[in-house]
Amino acid sequence: MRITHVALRTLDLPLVAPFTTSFSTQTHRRVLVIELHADVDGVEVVGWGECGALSEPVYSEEYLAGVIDVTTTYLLPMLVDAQRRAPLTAETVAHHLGRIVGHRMAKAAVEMAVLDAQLRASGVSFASYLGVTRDRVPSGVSIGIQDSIPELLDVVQGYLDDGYVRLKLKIKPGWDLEPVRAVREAHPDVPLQVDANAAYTLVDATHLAKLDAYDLLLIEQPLAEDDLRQHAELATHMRTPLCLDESVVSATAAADAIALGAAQIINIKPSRVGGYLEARRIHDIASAHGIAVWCGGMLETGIGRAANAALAGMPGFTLPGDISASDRFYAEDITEPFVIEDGHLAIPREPGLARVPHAGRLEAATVDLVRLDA
Ligand code: NPG
Repeated sequence: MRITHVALRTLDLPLVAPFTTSFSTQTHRRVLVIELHADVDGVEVVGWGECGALSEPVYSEEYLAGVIDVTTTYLLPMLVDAQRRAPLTAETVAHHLGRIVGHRMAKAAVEMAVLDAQLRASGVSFASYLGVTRDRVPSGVSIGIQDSIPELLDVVQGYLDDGYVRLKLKIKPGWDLEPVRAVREAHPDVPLQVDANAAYTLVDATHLAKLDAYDLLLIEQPLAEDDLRQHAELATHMRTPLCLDESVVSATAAADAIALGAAQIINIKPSRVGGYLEARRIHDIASAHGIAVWCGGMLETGIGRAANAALAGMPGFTLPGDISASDRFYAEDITEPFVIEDGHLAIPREPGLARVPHAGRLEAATVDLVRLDA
């Protein structure tokens, strides 16, 4: 394929309720969507990409304005240069962008748009491309930090009524043992896990080990992104399985974490690791080591949610992911919404990896637009 022009759209989408983690409270999702126009054998195809970066560098070092800058200044010009020598394929994007250090979320969004265009042009769904045979994936929900335990229990009940099959509670120092105990007492059998988003240090090991009493599926990323050795040490102090999110930024990081004993489970977020192709490599490495994986989320619109649902259909994804229905976050998604049915989301089978946004809703949500010609 040959890229002809690209629109980088910043969307502003109100969330149905504020989402509080140890690092921020989000009331809106500002998200970059890439609309990539390409020529494939004389036919114009549009590919869609969505970027996981938040507007501030609080989850990882990437942030929206930085993503737009690196994408327009470096990533897209590098692909345009590469396609002068040979037609572009999704599988070569990471190679062409390899000279740029880091910026994985930006690279992931670009690769996603190219892969979407490529799959659409060949009439292949992302699920078929990955060899996925399942037709649906179990749906878990991530529950933000609430103002009080009664409010938390109300929110939990609402999600259980919706049919979610697994709960993830966000925790931080001062909001950990009490909320977990309250939810476990109210729902003795519900599959339950916690996510600290790097809010603790190894000094908290004895405190965190008290979570062992609540029969959790896992504790996710208790310590800082760079603390691989400390995570391995913490794992020896707790029975609750240790899962990494922020620390696993690549297949190499996944291999290191497994070798060190720092991860018994891995949360795979395609945006965090530089794209869906690297996400598949991490799945393969983890499976070869008997390490379970599950698919994380970055409050995706229907564009990214579609791709995540297909990825999560791969056989190593043996735990329910943060793949909720669209209405978990958005009163109106920019695509046809994903709905939860019997605790599951259907894996899309249409060509492409993204679900195509509705033109009117996309336009209405766009607050900034940068156009680039190849
Ligand atoms: O379902 O998309 C979703 C959200 C899942 O909790 C979720 N994401 O750290 O995993 C995380 C977390 C997150 C929240 C990430 C807010 C970034 C911002």
